[in-house]
Amino acid sequence: MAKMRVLSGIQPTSDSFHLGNYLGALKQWVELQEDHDAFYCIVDLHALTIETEPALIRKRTLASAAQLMALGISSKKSTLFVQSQVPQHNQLGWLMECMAGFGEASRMTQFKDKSLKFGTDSARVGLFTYPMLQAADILLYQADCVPVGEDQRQHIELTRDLAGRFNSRYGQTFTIPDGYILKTAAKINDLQEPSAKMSKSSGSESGVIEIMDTPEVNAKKIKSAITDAGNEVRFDEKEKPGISNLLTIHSAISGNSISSLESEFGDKGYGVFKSAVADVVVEYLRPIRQRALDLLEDEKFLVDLLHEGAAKARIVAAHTLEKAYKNLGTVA
Ligand code: ATP
Ligand code: LTN
Repeated sequence: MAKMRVLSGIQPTSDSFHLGNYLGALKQWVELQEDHDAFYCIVDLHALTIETEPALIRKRTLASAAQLMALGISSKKSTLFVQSQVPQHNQLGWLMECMAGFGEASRMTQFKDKSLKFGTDSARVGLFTYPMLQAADILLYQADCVPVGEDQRQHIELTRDLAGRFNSRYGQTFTIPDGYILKTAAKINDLQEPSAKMSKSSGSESGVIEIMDTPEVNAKKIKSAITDAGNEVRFDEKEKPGISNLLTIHSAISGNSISSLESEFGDKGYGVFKSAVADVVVEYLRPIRQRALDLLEDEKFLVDLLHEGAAKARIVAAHTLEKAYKNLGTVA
């Protein structure tokens, strides 16, 4: 039987991915490539929705590829590619913009949050049309499954709606994808601001655990994480958002259940618990960071690998786009 298809994307908006990206999404990317036909995309066109410099976008795209490989994405098991090298994304993106209503696009919370942050007047039009490009990313590959963090749930719903609408108006064209969103760890919060998600482009300086930070810096950030009143280590997102976030992080990395961590650390105090979280995270990330640094030494290898990925992606993408145009009735 043919393998199920998985597709996901990540923006090259920073020199380093963070622990939220890893636990919320990338860890699942690595697991799913074992028994799925996997397409993973560095979505550089999405990253242009905020201010970018040419040198940075290049550097961060290569850094993203190196980190994905260091985390375990294998070019033998997955097709890893850069979005701007597959022009069909923009082409299908336009068709999706023509399927979406202005009202439904206006309800996307990521647009609302980010445009508020940058000021509605200076927010780019691309930030508004971003979810339709994301829908195209997914639908081009006829993906069955899209591993993402909780913040992307609404975009996946929109993708499903647009695909369904297109299929019912123009005939069966796209697979309707399912989101693959974990129950736990789908939202890792900022260590200094535990009510906000850990984020590459808008996180606090010391609240984001970066994969490429040194072990010393990351240990210090975890040990200085904001904690809550009291001293009992207990999972309670309302009363103890800081400690709950740290419990989620420890559990996702160590594999120990939250309740076993509560029994182990419950009455030991916050300091002891934070040191234990720091140890688990730092030792886990240490070899990953080193592998990424080693891979970044050979830029040509990374560029060639991404070209190979894009060549494979273009074949699938061109096939779907052709089918979409044909069903729409354009003259071939
Ligand atoms: P930006 O700040 O530039 O918007 P980001 O840090 O939110 O970036 P993305 O590139 O938008 O990261 O997302 C990559 C993947 O990581 C997505 O699947 C997203 O849902 C997931 N993700 C991002 N932040 C978190 C988080 N704090 N917790 C869990 N998953 C997350
Ligand atoms: N919007 C996503 C990134 C993204 C994506 C995708 C995720 C762009 N295209 C396709 C899954 C599938 C984000 O901001 N995290």
